[in-house]
Amino acid sequence: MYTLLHGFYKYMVQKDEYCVLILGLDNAGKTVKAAKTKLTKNYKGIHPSKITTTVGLNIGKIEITGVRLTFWDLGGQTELQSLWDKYYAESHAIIYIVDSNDRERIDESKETFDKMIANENLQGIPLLVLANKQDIPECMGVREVKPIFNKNAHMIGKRDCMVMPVSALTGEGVDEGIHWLVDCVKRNSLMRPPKSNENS
Ligand code: G3D
Repeated sequence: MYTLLHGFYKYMVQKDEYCVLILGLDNAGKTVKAAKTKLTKNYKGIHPSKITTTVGLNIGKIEITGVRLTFWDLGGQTELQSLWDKYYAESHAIIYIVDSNDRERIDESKETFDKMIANENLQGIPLLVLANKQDIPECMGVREVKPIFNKNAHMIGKRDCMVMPVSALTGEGVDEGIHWLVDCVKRNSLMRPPKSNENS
């Protein structure tokens, strides 16, 4: 009987857990994005005004539509980019943040993106490209950013890939992005199964 009840309890409380890497060049807005995601979801995160640019790894969790998302916010500085691929095999989705207000570094951002998607451990993994800082009037709109990141469509292949406009600062677009991502990781769960965790 205990085994039966324990099994039932586990079935009721366990949640599928998906790991999401937040990547992009330094200064793109990864840290603000991660904090804003937590705030939007009533997660008691750090307020964006209290945090500094990513220099290592920030981890946050949110629960949404019956699943748990764990965010790994890796640093974007060149020396830290070499660590990204250590996390690819464990990840279920990538959020790639682009600074839409930095025309000078857009090519560098695209090259870094191309290098990332060429990694075999990311094959089939959903990619959400966020054109961040849309609150700045003179920034590149999604119509400008999208063709740049869709240029190498053959490298993206059949995986889900979406370019969306957001402002990590105001939170605009963040919810839509997260919901899109959750649908994708669930759809992709046969190929990359979630971790099952008891809800504690
Ligand atoms: P990183 O973690 O990718 O390195 P941060 O980048 O999240 O630290 O953000 C870098 C700078 O961009 C910060 O400014 C941050 O406030 C700003 N930023 C991030 N997202 C947005 C956004 O959506 N809109 C605007 N206007 N600014 C944003 P500071 O001045 O603190 O360096």
